[in-house]
Amino acid sequence: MTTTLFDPFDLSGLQLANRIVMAPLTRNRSPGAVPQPITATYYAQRASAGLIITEATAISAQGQGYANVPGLYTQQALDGWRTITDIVHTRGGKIIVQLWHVGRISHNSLQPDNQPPVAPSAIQAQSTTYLIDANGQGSFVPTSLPRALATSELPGIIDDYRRAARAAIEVGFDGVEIHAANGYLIDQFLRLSSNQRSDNYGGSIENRTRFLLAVVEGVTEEVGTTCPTGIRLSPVTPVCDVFDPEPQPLFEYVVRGLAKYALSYIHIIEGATGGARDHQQGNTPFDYATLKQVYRDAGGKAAWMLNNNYDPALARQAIETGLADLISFGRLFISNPDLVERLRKNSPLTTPDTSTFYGGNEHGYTDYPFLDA
Ligand code: 8OZ
Repeated sequence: MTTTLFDPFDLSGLQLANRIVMAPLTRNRSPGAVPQPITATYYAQRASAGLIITEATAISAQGQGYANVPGLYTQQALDGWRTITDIVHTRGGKIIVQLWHVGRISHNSLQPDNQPPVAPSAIQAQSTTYLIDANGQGSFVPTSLPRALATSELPGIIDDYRRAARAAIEVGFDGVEIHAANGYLIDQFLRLSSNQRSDNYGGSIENRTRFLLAVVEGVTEEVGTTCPTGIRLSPVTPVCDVFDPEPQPLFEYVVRGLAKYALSYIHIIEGATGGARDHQQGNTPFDYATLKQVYRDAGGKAAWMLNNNYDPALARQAIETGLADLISFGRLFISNPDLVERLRKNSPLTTPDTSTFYGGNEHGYTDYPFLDA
């Protein structure tokens, strides 16, 4: 029997109704880092996904990099999330929170005491972040020049990940995903363009991977034996101005390291996030099949989740051929709350309106149509 997108999946004991995952999607509708009632409606509408991975959620005030993204570091924010995990569970869904520290992709005005953001090295990203002014007007602005983290500060950041993971489970999340993709703090440590440190966390591939593995160790120790912990990687994405000339050996080293930990899934963004699936960094195309094989050969047991611009046909193929255990859809879940039903029935899909992705209100958030409205 061929496995299909609609078959259930056992994610380390968490029973998913199907293999269709809602990818993490930043929506900038959580003023003061507190998720609001409309966000509960938004996730509840999408609870038929086999698994929801929330939008990236800051583990600490220092980990904040955009206006109105949610956090896990205040009681108000945690209370907001409790409402959301409850309603998703009531609808029969499963929901995991994505743990986020932006590193240098931030702005002084978003940081505690208007300090510079922190990063592996004091190298400014050629990138932008999103601010909202006193009148509620949003705009993209250049990210600030970061300061380099002292080696002695790193254990404190690992503690922030641990605390956020524990708090997340306490408010009812079914698990956590470590955001190690898209040029944020962990990815900044991995890549040569953003990491020019001379301590044990910079230089060789082994050293650049050390911070990632320390986060994985901390989070899996904290919650990994009771709840699924996943990790998201983007081996060749250029977003947020990260680059590495040799991504293949770097990410093969990463997954060999990951094989030692109690992870439930590895979530891979193929190509440029939200863009070309065949995007390349360095001289050769990235070999994703080999990456998976290296992980399996190292003893890694986690489920394999693939992402980026999957259409229904490509997703079906990836599941049916065993290339992936799970497929995550981003933009299609923004505009199709009942994506699972639409895929099952081969129904037309609504095209998302990019102008309402970041910030705003219900429009473009909770007002996309259902098939049987
Ligand atoms: C879009 C806008 C802001 C943040 C990511 C968390 O790329 C993000 C993000 C995406 O992972």
